[in-house]
Amino acid sequence: MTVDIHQPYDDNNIFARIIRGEIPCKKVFENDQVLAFHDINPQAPVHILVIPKGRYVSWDDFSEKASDTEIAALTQAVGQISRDPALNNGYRLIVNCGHDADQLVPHLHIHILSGKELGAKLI
Ligand code: D5M
Repeated sequence: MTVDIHQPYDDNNIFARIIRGEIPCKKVFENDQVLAFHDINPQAPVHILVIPKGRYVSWDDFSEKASDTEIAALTQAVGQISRDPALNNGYRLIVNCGHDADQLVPHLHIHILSGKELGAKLI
């Protein structure tokens, strides 16, 4: 089911459970504010999801309610992860927000895609 950008935060969504350590993930980065892990259904040789640890349904929710510290932490984490030499040839960032963007998991996540020529198509 797709996400309604106005829905309340669901503490049992899959990424909330990953943050709490109830479900495993292939972690690539973690600090106090941010967690990043490999997508379970990769659309490119490198497909990483970067999420804030705070309770934000979507980009809409995050951009309205997150603190400057949280926004900076998420931005800096994406920057740090994407400076890995494996992404030297470039990468694509995608944020699906709400129903029309086919957002499926109701916890904000930034997709980092890389490792091949991605062409003009979006995932
Ligand atoms: O993308 C949601 C993404 O979340 C999709 O690419 C699969 C990924 N996903 C779903 N469950 C997991 C687990 N358990 N680990 C890693 N990745 C997962 P969206 O932008 O919401 O369409």
